[in-house]
Amino acid sequence: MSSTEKIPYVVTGKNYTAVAVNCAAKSGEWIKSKLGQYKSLQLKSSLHDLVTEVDKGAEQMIRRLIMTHFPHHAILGEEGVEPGTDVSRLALEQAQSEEYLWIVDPLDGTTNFVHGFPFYSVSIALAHRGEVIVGVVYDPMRDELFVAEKGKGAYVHGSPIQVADERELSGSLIASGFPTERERALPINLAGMAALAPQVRNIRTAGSAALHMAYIAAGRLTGFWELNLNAWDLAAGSLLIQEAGGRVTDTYGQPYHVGVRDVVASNGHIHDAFVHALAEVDAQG
Ligand code: 2AM
Ligand code: CA
Repeated sequence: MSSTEKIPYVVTGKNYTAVAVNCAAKSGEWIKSKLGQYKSLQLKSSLHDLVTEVDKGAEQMIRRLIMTHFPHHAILGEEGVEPGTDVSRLALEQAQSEEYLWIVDPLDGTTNFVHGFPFYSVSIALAHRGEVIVGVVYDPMRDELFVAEKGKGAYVHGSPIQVADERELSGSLIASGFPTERERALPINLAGMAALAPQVRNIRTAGSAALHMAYIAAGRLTGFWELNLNAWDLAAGSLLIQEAGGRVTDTYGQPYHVGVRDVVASNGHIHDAFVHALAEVDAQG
């Protein structure tokens, strides 16, 4: 090659993942240092939908880091979107056509963070033409970093993870979350709880959708469902679960895509029975 020819700069998936990991680790550490010390608590769409300056600061930190490495990429972050289902839907629709779109929840589990309940996470995904290709979920409290790359598996600190082996609902540990939207979504979710509780080993509602998803990938939970979530709650976790051998769909059993808001995720084995149990009581949203 002559010296006048330009050597092409090849950005590999590994670079994307390294940036996602770096962003999640750095912002997660900072969030942890602020536990119990946030100054401003604001309500978003309702009394149950919270945001602090820590959510906003963490998103700013992540945005700056991503823009440093990939200034031409688009970013959809929870704190960059006005609260409310319709606005979130629209923001995603507009962003989805981007070639590279980072989907970021700087603090998933803000209610826990505010109350000092140590279960929250940073969730960062990269979608290429709408398909999630990198997913990272970081739990700063346990210093657990869950990483997945499309086609390359799912890992926590370098060790491969896989979904749990339960074959029946009766032996399954299931997670869910009580929706912040109380008029429509909450009663539907409660119907699902009432139907599933007697059928499964137990139900957990620990307050971070992204971490619930990561726990399915790691085999610690068998399944999870929740209504009216946003792309940033689910995108990274969906890849973790798929790469760990599990399955993610909407509540009707249709395959996951970044627009899914009503989600069912599982180890795969119990998936059809799980969807069926929700359908039986009309709890699909
Ligand atoms: P957050 O902490 O980032 O807001 C708990 O059931 C889950 O619901 C959390 O992942 C939480 O994410 C999410 N959540 C909270 N408020 C929400 C809202 N208004 N719409 C959708 N998801 C929400
Ligand atoms: Ca959040």
